[in-house]
Amino acid sequence: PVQTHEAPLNGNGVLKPEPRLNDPDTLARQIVEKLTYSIGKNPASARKYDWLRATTLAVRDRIMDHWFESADRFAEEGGKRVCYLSMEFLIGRMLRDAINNLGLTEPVREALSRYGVELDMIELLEPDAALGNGGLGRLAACFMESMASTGVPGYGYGIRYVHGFFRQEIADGAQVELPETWLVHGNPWEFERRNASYEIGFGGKVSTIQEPGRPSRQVWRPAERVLAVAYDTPMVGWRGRQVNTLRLWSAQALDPILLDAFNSGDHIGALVESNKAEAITRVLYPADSHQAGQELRLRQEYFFSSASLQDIIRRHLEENDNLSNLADKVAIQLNDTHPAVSVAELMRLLIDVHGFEWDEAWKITRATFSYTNHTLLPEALEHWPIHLFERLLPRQMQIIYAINTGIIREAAQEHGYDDGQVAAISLIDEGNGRRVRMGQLAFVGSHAVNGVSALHTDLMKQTVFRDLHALYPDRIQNKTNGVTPRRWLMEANPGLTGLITEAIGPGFLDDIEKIIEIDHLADDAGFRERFAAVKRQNKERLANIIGERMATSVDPGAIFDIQVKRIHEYKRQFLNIIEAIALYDQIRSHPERDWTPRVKIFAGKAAPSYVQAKEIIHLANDVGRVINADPAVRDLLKVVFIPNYNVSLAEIIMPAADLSEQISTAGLEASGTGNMKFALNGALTIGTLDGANVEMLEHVGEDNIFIFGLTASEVAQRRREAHSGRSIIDNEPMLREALDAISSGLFCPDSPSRFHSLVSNLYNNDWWMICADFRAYWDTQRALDGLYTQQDEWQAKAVHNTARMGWFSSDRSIREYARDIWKAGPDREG
Ligand code: 4GP
Repeated sequence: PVQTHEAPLNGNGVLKPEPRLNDPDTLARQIVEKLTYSIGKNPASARKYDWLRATTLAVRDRIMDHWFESADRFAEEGGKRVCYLSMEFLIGRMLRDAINNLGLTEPVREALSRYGVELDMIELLEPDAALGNGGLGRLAACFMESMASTGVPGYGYGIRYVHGFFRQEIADGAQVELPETWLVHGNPWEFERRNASYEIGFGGKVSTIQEPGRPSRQVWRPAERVLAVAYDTPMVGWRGRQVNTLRLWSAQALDPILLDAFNSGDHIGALVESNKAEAITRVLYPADSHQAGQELRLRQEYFFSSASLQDIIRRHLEENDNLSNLADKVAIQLNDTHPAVSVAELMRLLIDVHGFEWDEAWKITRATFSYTNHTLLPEALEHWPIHLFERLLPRQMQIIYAINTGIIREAAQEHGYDDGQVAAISLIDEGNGRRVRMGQLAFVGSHAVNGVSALHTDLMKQTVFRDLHALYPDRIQNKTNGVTPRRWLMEANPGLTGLITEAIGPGFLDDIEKIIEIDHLADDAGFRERFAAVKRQNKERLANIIGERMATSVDPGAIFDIQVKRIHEYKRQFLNIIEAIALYDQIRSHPERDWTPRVKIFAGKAAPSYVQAKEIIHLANDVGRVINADPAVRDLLKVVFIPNYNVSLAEIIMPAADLSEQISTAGLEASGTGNMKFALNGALTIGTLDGANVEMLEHVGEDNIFIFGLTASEVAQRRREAHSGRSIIDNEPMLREALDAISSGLFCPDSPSRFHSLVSNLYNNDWWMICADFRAYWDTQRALDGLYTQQDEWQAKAVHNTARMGWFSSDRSIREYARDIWKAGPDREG
């Protein structure tokens, strides 16, 4: 007979499997079982990669028990779920994170050692899940981990790209992009769920159906349909207390092959449909804070939005009679505007499929959605040409027009908005060949809109969303970003974690804000010394990698001055390189001075179509080649660019920094999260008053962070005055000489004019305030040189940084979202 709900237990009465034990003996036995029966390899001949897979499968079994428990608990409690819709999840490797959070690191290490296999070695073979570009994608990954760690029933929804973020190589100093292939060996972390698949339509026509005695309704008949198939990956929370689900969609054709075409001899044409469908989830767009205006991108956005909403609705209807209480049971967070089309799609599903009236559908929609903005850069705010939108999503376009009409009426009639103000809030941009503004759509379709640092949130109110903010003054709120301390402290820096545990006990592992308890140890010489010794070891590890990968030797005794992030003009890697050139010049002119040795380290990728960003990479490499080979600077200055920055490399870099470069033009970096990872690991920050640096200053105190340069309002002021760099350059010999050196072709004798346009931009308008901030930056760097020679003082500041960064945990961010926006999770009221 079929077993019912009450009958499942195992006492050897089958149905439920024996729970897995976590001791090294059992683990060792089960790893070999996986190796033999799941991988089909003999332990004697198994390669390292086979051991990785076997270990992953054995660990995965242990996750399953927690996963089912979490799912059962959510179903039983019937609480509100949080669905985090994001086009990007930059997760990185998963094994170390999973075993750390399950408390299995030592048992697994021990189990493997019985076969002579080193855990640390096989972990390195796991490919990075690089389903994101940078900031907002990595934030989504930290948030998934923190939701599981803080007990929020969170579901991530995104895209299962076959090719993640491109692999970067440097050839003759220039970036080369190569395809990334994380799935070639299969992915042991994911489960295909064919039962959760949905049809997604594109194109076609909308017709009005008028039945006698009933209001007319719209019916969309798409011309094209593809299938979205779910793949689930477990997201393990700290101490395995909760395991959440990341559900990624893969596109497939409804018919894998057009058999008629094939049989009539058109063997290629027979596959056209399936290629077209699969193309939707083939590649991640390598665009960060930057518009990737392609039809395929809009298809991707709609594809994963619609699949996620259909899934959310299906689940809701399994547990509820109808959708009118959707917003009580589900909160949907839109991570940037990429899933903003969801606003129109949910309206369509509610009205066209589930028979709701407009007003009620709109109420449900607004109550369900909230939206996070991650950048104020105008070129990054998505807007789609109307003709494209209309062709691809005709029904959603109608709905957007209707939403717009309502908003404009409200603005004009109730608030007396004039034509200019109406144009500013309209969902349709009439100025640029008519476009749909996705930021406006996300804003009006949400009950809460947030920025990612206090400054960014204020600027949102004053700039991009000024008029919408005036119309809906309670909607914008701040949620300062955070990073997960499990990955970014415990796993990345076991040495420091061990030292802190020795000093204050393990309480900070469960509540990272307790890390403040080491603050007074900044005055303890013995502690400072051990703190410095950990840093030194981490620097040696990085120095080895630089030696191996780039055949450049760097001295771990030098200041490791590090800038790693996407390459962007506003992030001002260029300023950092110019300072390196000026320093090079000074060292050569004044060899007798007491220079503090410094290694400037860069890493990061440029969007393939972003010409200036690629030139900056080229310049960093060219400058490094010349400086590193010049015997005149001895070991006083090195410049290295490490290729292919990714999460795994970041895990090695963050703990190895003395100095963290957060030097964006003020007002442009929404928050930053690298700044937090560095400081948590004891780096001092040199930075502008931008993004979350402002709040870091408040937390670590002004003696422990090095702020320089123009403020956001000063930048805005200079831009209004049409500031140019020329007069500054004329009055600043060090800057002029550095720029002259670049222009002379000193660093690129093979192609002396290579960087002319980069330099002439500084003379002409200095849009990013590189000239304007150069002197302040230089002076601050020299002050840091001096400080580094006072190791006691430096290390005390480093300890204060680590101690005072607890607030920047993504656990804190998630608790704030849960409390203020989602009204979900363990601390919800009622
Ligand atoms: C990034 C922002 O540039 C960064 O300041 C912020 O920390 C991060 O989002 C997370 O909020 N933006 C993007 C993007 O990644 O594509 O706009």
